[in-house]
Amino acid sequence: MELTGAQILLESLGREGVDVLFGFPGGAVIDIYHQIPNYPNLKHVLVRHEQGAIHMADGYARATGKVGVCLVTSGPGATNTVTGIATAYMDSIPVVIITGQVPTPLIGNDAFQEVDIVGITRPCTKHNYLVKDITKLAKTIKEAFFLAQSGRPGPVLIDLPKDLQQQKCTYSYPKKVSMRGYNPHYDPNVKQVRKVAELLCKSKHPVIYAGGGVISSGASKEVTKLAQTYGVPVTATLMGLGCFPGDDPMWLGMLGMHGTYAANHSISNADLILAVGARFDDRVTGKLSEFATKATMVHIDIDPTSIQKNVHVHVPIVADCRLFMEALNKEMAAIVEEGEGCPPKTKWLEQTAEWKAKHPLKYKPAAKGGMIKPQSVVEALYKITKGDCIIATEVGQNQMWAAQFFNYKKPRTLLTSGGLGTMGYGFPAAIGAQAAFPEKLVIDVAGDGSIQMCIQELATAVCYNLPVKIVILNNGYLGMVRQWQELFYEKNYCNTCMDVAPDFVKLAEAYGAAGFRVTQAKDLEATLKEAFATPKPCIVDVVVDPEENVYPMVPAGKSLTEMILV
Ligand SMILES: Cc1ncc(C[n+]2csc(CCOP(=O)(O)OP(=O)(O)O)c2C)c(N)n1
Repeated sequence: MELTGAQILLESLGREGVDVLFGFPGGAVIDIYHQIPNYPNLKHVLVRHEQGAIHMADGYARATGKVGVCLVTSGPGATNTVTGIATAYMDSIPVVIITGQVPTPLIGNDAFQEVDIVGITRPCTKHNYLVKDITKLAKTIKEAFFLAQSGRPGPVLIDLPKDLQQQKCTYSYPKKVSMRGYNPHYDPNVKQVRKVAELLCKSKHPVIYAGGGVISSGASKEVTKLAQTYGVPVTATLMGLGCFPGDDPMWLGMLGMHGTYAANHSISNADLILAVGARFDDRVTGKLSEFATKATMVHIDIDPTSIQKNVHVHVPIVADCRLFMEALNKEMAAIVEEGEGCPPKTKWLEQTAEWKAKHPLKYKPAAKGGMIKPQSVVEALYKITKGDCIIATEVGQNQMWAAQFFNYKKPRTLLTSGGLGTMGYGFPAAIGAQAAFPEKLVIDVAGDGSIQMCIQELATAVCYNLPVKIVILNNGYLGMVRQWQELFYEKNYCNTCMDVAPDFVKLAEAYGAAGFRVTQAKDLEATLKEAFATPKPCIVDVVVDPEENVYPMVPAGKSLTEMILV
């Protein structure tokens, strides 16, 4: 069958099971757009800004576990996706980005809307391609999807010149991929499994430190089983939230800069840490030289380059987290069967429970008639939804409160930019998730600063009837930066006051969405319920206490136990 490059692309997306494409047209992809109506199984979501397209593809990928795909034109269309590509790269999210490129004879000539997107994105993609030969296009697409979702997942970019979209060649889609030099190692080594099982049995103060890799590898069930069967407390990174039920007695809460007292003290006193699919980010470790100094460190990760990068690891394990945890559970059962057993860590569990009880997450409640506390908004969201929804967040205090005061019980229910901390991520990511799950309640917890970064996607949400609910914790500040200025920069609130902002209710209405405002605590729950019952996209503008801070907090450069509590 002879097809044009544009047809080959769309046909191949179908073979990869892609059902939705987030994109924005332009001259360098017009041939692809010309063909889109011929592929009715492929739904195209027209965004308002290319940054929206990449974040939507990313949100779709995080919520579903499938590859998210976006399509943009050359030059500015391509560069507008870079922030989103870096966001996906930092959080190991499988996305495929298709960019149009100027015709091959013009490449390198400063042609209209030419940009070296392959060069620009080299440091923030898992791999990228400039396709120069039409006969290689199908194979390139196959490879791109394979790379995006195998091993440590990540973004892969395909730059497709306009003339190749028009050229024809015989189409056949490869069944398999083999790439020399790329062979992710999945299978656990039996001896290492045995060793970790023995270490766990011998340890007195073990902790599981779970990262986003637990979610992306699908290891949540196995991690949960291990923790519940042998009584091992679990803490998680921001990226790991949802991999372990937030209402389980073994749950310690998130660790790190805004982690719980119990999590940070447990890590600091652990004699064994099972780090699963986590990367020892500086927001997690605090002062590196004082991080978990008493522990034997076991690190399980699919990516060998993330092991020994930040901390010294005693037992480095390169394997798929799910397969390893599955093998570990089996080995533990065998040890118990052999009669050696795994003595319960009773004293340790008493200790961690005491830490939890002594310093739970808390905040100073609002004075009577006082302003709404932002934390109480997140608590209300949990109370109303009972956790049955997808939460996306923007970045800043809103993100940390959404992490702290909502109990995530299932993987893929929190979509947040962990590694890059991208303001403007949450709303388009929520749209991506809503496109995948039209029936689910999808809520973007936002700041009044962040929401203004991709607010134009309200038009997209309205256009496709994707009823995302944006809950703005409106403190009138770039709150997280203001908090740092308050605590560490003599309250010099330089350029963090956002007192000139749109009327978010009118703005929502202007886009054809619904708008609500809450200023009194007594109206909060009823308004949220009303918004959630509205079949349209909504903004709920909640006017909150402007100078509320996120606590606990480990100041930069301090150890995890040097926390500022409320
Ligand atoms: C694109 C981008 N620019 C700047 C920052 C730096 N930054 C981190 S948090 C923050 C404040 C966010 O303010 P807002 O969205 O109002 O949320 P709040 O902290 O008040 O909840 C800023 C400016 C960032 N993370 N991302």
